[in-house]
Amino acid sequence: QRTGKKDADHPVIQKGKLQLNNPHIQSGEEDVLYHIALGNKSHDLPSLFHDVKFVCMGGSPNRMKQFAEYLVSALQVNVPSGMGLTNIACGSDRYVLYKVGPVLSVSHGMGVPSLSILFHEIVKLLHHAGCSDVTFFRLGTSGGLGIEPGSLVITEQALDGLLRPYIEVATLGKTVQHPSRLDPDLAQDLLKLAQTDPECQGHSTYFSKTMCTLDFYEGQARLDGAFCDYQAEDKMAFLRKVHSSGVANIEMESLCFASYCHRAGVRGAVVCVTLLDRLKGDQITTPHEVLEEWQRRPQKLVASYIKRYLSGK
Ligand code: R2B
Ligand code: URA
Repeated sequence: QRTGKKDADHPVIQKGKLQLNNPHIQSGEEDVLYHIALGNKSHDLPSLFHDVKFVCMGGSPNRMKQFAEYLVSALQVNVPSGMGLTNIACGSDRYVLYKVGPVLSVSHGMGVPSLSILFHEIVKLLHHAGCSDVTFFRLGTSGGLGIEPGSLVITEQALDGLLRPYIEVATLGKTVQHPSRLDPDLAQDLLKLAQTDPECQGHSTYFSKTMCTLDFYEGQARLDGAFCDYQAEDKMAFLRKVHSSGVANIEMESLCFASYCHRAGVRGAVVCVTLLDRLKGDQITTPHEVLEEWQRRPQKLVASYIKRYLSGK
């Protein structure tokens, strides 16, 4: 059942139990979620996951473990004593997956292909588990454009490296375009929270477009890769053009995340911290401890949102 506004920018959000938009997956048949080492026959997915309401994704396994630990105290969830948090996907070394109450904290690796695989398997997991009304977040890092490093950017729209608002996937020998649409209401709620929540003060938060590239070096107009066939002026002209199109940050997964949230009919938001200002340089030279603190900023905002949602505020 799909309901909701149908204008060009609003995603259509599924109500009730998450249905798959794939007639080939039949509920009685075995479905192996290979990269997270789970399956609908090998595991009792409904009893393990039926209560999940939030999926939080981020690139690094360590950061998503830290986020899970942070959620234990932020949401005051009881973890059986002596057990600690368990990586539920430990049967595979591709991704990590933690469950803290109604929240999944899961790593997606770097780049669109890695996030794409994980996203398919998480949506199937939620479907097999009988979950309903699940909201997805990507908590990431990025390069900023013309904003103070350490700022947060909530993505208004994800664009590709040619500034197009859709992802192109080569499917059966043809290019298929999937539009990237994030939930504008969810983004506005996050923005309001960032401006008012005491946990989220001390840095700026922007609501802007995000450019998603297929590469960290040439894809993001860097001069410091192993190869480079353009000049510093070409780089700056391109970055200024991107900036003047309303883009505040550059990263490598938002486009796939946004278009797959839309295809799955789930609410989604992307919150990234910026690690440097790309109009001023290419290399990330900020000390490790400072970067660690900055990377906790998206986590604090999303944890605050979840906490408020669960307390009914
Ligand atoms: C941000 O950081 C990673 C590259 O360093 C990539 O996963 C991204 O989107
Ligand atoms: N991640 C990116 O993709 N780009 C940056 O510049 C920093 C983090």
